[in-house]
Amino acid sequence: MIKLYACLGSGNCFKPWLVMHQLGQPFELNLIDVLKGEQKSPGYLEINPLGVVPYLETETGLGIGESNAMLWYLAEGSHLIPEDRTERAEAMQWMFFEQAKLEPFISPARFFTTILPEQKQARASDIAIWQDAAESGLFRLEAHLADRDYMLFSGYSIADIAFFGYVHVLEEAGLSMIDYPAIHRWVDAVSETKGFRPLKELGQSEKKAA
Ligand SMILES: N[C@@H](CCC(=O)N[C@@H](CS)C(=O)NCC(=O)O)C(=O)O
Repeated sequence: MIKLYACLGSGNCFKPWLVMHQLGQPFELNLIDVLKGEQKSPGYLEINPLGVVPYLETETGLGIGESNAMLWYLAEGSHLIPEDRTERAEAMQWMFFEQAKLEPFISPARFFTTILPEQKQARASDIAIWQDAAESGLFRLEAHLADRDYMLFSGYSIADIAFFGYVHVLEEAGLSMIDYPAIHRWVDAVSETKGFRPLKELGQSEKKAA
């Protein structure tokens, strides 16, 4: 059985969790509490020496780090990976962009604004820098989505899931969705795709099933 190590509320952890739900892939979820530092515990470091989540263990025991690499592994052979060579390269291009230009800024701004709001004041100048940097990436994404429904012309794919992880919670990073009408429309479209489950359900349905 595939095992996903993840923490609650994380856009990066949400990505492999969502793709497995959308593809009907059974998996075991192991929750790691990063606020308690469980990702640096000796037991977890034996599983993933990098000490971060998400982390995926495949049926063969292969361990995969990096949420976007997990999407490529999990969606192999499905409709979520385009068949066309150019579109596969385009998907990869955008997924690198997501990790370089958006995730490193939306994620910490959101962390110190919404997840640990007691540190918001102390980190105010960092948050402003992260928000500015995120706005540049969002501006580019907005222009890209202005004339299409999804990241790729052929339809919904892992490139959408990669961006959705953090972009759909940009307001929790103190940014405004009103500034990005094409992104807003795309967020709604992704939320209506088959088998979609919201981030707030990560860990909830698994708890009920246990
Ligand atoms: N680029 C990585 C980011 C992994 C990452 O930084 N994960 C965060 C949670 S979203 C984490 O584990 N933070 C705790 C730490 O760095 O100790 C991915 O996409 O999987």
